[in-house]
Amino acid sequence: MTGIAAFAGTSCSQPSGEQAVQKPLNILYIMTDDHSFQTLSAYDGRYIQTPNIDRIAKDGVRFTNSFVANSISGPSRACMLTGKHSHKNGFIDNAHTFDGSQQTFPKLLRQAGYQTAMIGKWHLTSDPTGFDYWNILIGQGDYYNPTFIDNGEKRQIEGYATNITTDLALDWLSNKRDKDKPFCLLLHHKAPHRTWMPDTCDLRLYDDVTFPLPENFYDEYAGRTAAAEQEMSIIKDMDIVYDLKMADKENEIHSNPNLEGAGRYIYNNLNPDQKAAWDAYYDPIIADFKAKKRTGKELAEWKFQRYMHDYCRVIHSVDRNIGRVLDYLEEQGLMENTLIVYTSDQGFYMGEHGWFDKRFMYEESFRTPLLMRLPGGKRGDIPQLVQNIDYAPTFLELAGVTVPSDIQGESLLPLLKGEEPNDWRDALYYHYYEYPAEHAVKKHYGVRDDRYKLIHFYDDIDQWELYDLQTDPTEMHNLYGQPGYEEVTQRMMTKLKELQRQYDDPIDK
Ligand code: SGN
Ligand code: CA
Repeated sequence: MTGIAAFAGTSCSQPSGEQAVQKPLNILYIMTDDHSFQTLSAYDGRYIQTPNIDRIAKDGVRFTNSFVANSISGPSRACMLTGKHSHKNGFIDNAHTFDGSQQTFPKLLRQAGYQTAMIGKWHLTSDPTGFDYWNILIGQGDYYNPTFIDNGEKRQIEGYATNITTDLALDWLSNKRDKDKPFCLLLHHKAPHRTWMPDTCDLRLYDDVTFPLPENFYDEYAGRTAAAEQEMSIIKDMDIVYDLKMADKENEIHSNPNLEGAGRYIYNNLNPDQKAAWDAYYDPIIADFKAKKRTGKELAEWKFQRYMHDYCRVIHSVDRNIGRVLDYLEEQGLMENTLIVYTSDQGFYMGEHGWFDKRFMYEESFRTPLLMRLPGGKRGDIPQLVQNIDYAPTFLELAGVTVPSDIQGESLLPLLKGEEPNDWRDALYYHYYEYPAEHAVKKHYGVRDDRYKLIHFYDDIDQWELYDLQTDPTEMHNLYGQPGYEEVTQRMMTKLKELQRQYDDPIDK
């Protein structure tokens, strides 16, 4: 089993001596789609509890400054697989097709003797490469009765996506892999992506909860043109029928013509049992919606509550299913030789700035949850600035594979072992490209250090924004061009240019 080294851990339960050194470490990489750190109780307990996901942090680490390189699904996944920024891996926006012939960490792990598998949301258009087994959703995938592509063959599976994805993962772990080899399993849930459809058994969860409205829910975007021009507002853009499930049987409720049909189609796709559960829950809510004829703030806050309830219910199902996987690892004695990772493809707005969705370099979507449990590794918080381009080199180093020099991320292994490198990066680079497109978020790039953030919105706009995250953590006050900020602006501008050169982003040329 050449090429595979193990991290000889230091915990009491870790086997010692030769046995520990020879034991290869498995990698279980769990990624959800659009899971905000605000709704993961290891980070933020204001809204809901996620006791199972928290189990990973409890015996492991919580990265408190974890970010993505480009806050949108396909690009984020491509950064993660390649360890490179979007302009290097070529998948700059969701309209692209991933070039699967390029170097990825699953390919390198496989060459080194790992069994590799990819299960769930893939979203890179081309077929997965570098996996012994893959079973993926088509595109975004459906919450109910989804069709999977099982190593090239389409197969519809009855049930709820989060449960099915977990079943497929447990089936691969128990029955399909070569147990003589270490494994690397990418378990990627489509949940909690729009339209946040809960499992029927979770429909009534949190019914008695009123979620607090973020302080900047009614943001008017003074000094922030790109923020003012987006189309991801709960008030303006969240659709009553599509997003909030008001597909009435009388066909009296009408919403955005581009979305209403899709909302009705989603409902019609449920099987009779699913429909019965859905109707029992939604019919009275639809009747109440019709009767009350809410407008203005009352309607805005009703929409916010419905959104939060559905989203949190979907997370509850993710949490329960991750519990199933952790229980399996425990039962099989795999906790002691498996690195467990939990993350999302990016963060998400839970009404901050009045929004849902992501894309912006503002904190809620630039950040992403990141929990890891390395047997014998550090426990507690890791505060260093880390990014999703760092995962590939981490897994490679862990497997004893030489990290190729064209990988742009940094291995997190020293941090996971509790080391405090004194030359860790002091700033992060970000670049988002998907415009013009759904949600109308302008192209932008920027830099963030441990206190300041400088963003440049470009293309059909030319606007700079500067934030002091210490005094303005919710990024409401654009300081760019304000007297007194010349020096910090200059410093951040220099850092930005430096990173664009370091990462070889052609925008710099
Ligand atoms: C879909 C959603 C958008 C979302 C993108 C990207 N619309 O197009 O709201 O921003 O995905 O999300 S929907 O009508 O299809 O639900 S991503 O996480 O996959 O990048
Ligand atoms: Ca996503």
